[in-house]
Amino acid sequence: MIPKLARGKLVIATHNRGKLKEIQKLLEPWGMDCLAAGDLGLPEPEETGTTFVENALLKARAAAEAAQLPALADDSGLCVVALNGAPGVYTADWAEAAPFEGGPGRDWYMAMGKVEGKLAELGPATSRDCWFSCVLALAWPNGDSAVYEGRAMGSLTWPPRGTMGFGYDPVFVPVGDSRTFAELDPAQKHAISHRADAFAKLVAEQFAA
Ligand code: ITT
Repeated sequence: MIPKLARGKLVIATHNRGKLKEIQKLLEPWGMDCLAAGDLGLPEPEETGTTFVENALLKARAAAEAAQLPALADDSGLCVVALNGAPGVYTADWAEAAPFEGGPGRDWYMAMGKVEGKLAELGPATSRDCWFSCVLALAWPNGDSAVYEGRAMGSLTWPPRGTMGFGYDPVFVPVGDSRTFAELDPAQKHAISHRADAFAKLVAEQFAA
């Protein structure tokens, strides 16, 4: 039996503000009472998995256990065909900047430049094809879980363009468009993103009548 979400409290097990905003927006029509992990003071578990599914489950289970509530986690990343799928599950790690006073930070411009630099090393004929992956994991305090996987296909552009979205959005041009995700307004990104694709699968299974 597939475990099902009851209407009520759901912990959004992410500490990434960009993701949190998108997930809250996607869940809005479904009447869930969303609580952010950061607002509940939940710790950020170490992402020791080697796949999006492992890391999404690890984050959802940690939050469900700590809060004793159902939890939803998102593990996602950018996969570049010519880099054999890198940075993939290590997408966030590629943005880890040198520690500064007050703790380590993330530098997305540097991370996008790192991907671009690796493609440049491979030469101008190198494919710029890539995709964003998103795995959404639901976990319940009793140990039940469910996962949903989504993708958005695209290509990388340089230099970065646009100010909306987050993370690698300024270099990602989705198939069928000439604008980057960061040049699309949120509703347009939500119609085609990897997160929306995963969400459609979650909604079909969790909220279908
Ligand atoms: P949590 O683990 O707390 O959810 P995180 O940022 O560490 O936050 P991930 O480990 O899943 O999340 O890292 C995925 C990275 O991939 C994320 O930090 C983004 O930069 C990037 N990413 C994922 N979805 C994206 C999107 O829709 N647009 C741009 N970048 C995205």
